[in-house]
Amino acid sequence: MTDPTSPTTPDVDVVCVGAGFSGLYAAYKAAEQGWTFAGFETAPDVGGTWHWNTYPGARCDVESIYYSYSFSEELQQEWTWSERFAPQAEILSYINHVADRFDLRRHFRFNSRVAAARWLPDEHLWEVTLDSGETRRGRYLLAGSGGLSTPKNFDVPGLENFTGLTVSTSRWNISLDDLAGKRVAVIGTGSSGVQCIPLIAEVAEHLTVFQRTPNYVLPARNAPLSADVVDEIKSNYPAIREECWYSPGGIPDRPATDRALDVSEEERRRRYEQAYERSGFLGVGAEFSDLLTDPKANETAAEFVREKIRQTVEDPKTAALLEPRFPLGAKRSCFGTGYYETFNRPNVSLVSLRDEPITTMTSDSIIIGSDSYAVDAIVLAIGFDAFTGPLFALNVTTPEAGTLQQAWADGVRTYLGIMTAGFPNFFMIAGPQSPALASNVVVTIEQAVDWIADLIAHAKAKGGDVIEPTTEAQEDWVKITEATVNQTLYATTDSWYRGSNVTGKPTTFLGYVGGVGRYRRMCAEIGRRGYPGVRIGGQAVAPTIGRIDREIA
Ligand code: NA7
Repeated sequence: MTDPTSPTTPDVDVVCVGAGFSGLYAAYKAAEQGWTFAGFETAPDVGGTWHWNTYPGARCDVESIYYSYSFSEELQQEWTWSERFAPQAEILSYINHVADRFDLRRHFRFNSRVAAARWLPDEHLWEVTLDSGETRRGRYLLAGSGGLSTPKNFDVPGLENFTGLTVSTSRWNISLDDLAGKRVAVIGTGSSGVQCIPLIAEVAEHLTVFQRTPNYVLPARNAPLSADVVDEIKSNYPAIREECWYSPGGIPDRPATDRALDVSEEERRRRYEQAYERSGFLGVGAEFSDLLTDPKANETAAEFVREKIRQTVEDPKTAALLEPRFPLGAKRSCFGTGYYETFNRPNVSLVSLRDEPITTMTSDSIIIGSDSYAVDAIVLAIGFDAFTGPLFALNVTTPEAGTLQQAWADGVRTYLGIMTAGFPNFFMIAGPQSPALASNVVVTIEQAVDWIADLIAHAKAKGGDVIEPTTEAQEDWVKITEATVNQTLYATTDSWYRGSNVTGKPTTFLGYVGGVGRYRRMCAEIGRRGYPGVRIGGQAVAPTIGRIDREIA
């Protein structure tokens, strides 16, 4: 594709950051299109988040048959998932299998971090600088760096004083046996904490869980997939995938149509019980259409889960501390196995940080006010600097817009969560303001990569090698994402969804919550109309996307 005689010839067509689900599919797609591709990955191998998050109990909260690629029928037929929610090691084996099966590893350089990327406006190229100092130039820069890949800073006071074992769930580098017989503290009770706490409790002499905000933990109901179920899935994959693509959350979740407050209390309870048995993303929080929009409706579901907590946890004081007080689903619910039951063990205690945070630490203790908790090991399960963390780490710069940090100083601004004005030829796979955050991210990854490839092919056919959204179209998308989230209870609750878990981060909602199906139809329509709102070789097609959004509603 490249012209070797031109002074603006790139080393490769596509430079991509990351060899997780995004980067691997981007490499596959580029090869399919006949584009040269250079991928760079900090880790020594493929896997992305599944390479790093190896803590005990790590699993995806989306069922494995959906949290997998759909682009190859052969792949889906030859791979067999063992469980409803396969463990991290199995997900990583799957990613390795995909890399081998499609010979994708050759497109990547491992142990290579992209330290900076700068747009060269005269050459129409991106130049990336690796941590080794080496540079590579590509026409297009793809960020497949993931949404939950930059661990949050260790903002726990006094951690530097602690001389015992410290480990983070997102960079797990010990074995569970290393915690055996020890007094262990786990700080953080999001999905990572919820998954590892029951397993650490089984080996620790004593486990103290330090909880700032209790979350809703619904039973995962994980189980092996029987041969019959696997056969049925394999004979129905095309239909299953189609259902996922046009669903709200990227799983076969047909939206509920009736409202919680329109049925009797008895009927509600019956439905919640059924959903609680089913669990997963199709569980209690998805049972009625108004649970994420009407606080009163939500309270019926939230209280149902709180009641389950009170029924499970024997000590009433501990149960009360575990009861969440924000609307169910307003931040991502956790799916656990034996989580609440763990607090009935004699070797487990719960310390709430709700009223008083950790004051400091000494060499062997966590201090809260006048209380001291002696521990041998601290497990940090404190989460991620979601979406913007990994993107800012790339130090992406253009002469026109400066850094991405500067462009987004007051909050994220994107076109479809894929591009951002002032950064030509820069594409984010499942980026902020895409549906990635509140859905099955693999669906969004495949759709984004396909859409980006179609756009690049379209631009090439038109003879334009610079692609950039207009500010006007970008503002349309920001307004659409804001209007969509403001109709829901997501806007009411602090979490990584809104950037509020990281001190100093502007609070903007980091996703589009109108559903992956609607988003997909919108993106397809934009493509059909010649990419309105995108400047290709300096020319933009009107109208911008606000009108399309209204038309497809
Ligand atoms: P989360 O969901 O962000 O959870 C992090 C937890 O750590 C949460 O309970 C936080 O409390 C707590 N936290 C964070 N910082 C501190 C400090 N300084 N002191 C005490 N407690 C703290 O991250 P996860 O890794 O569990 O899960 C992330 C996503 O991965 C998850 O949603 C799934 O999509 C997969 P807070 O709620 O901020 O009060």
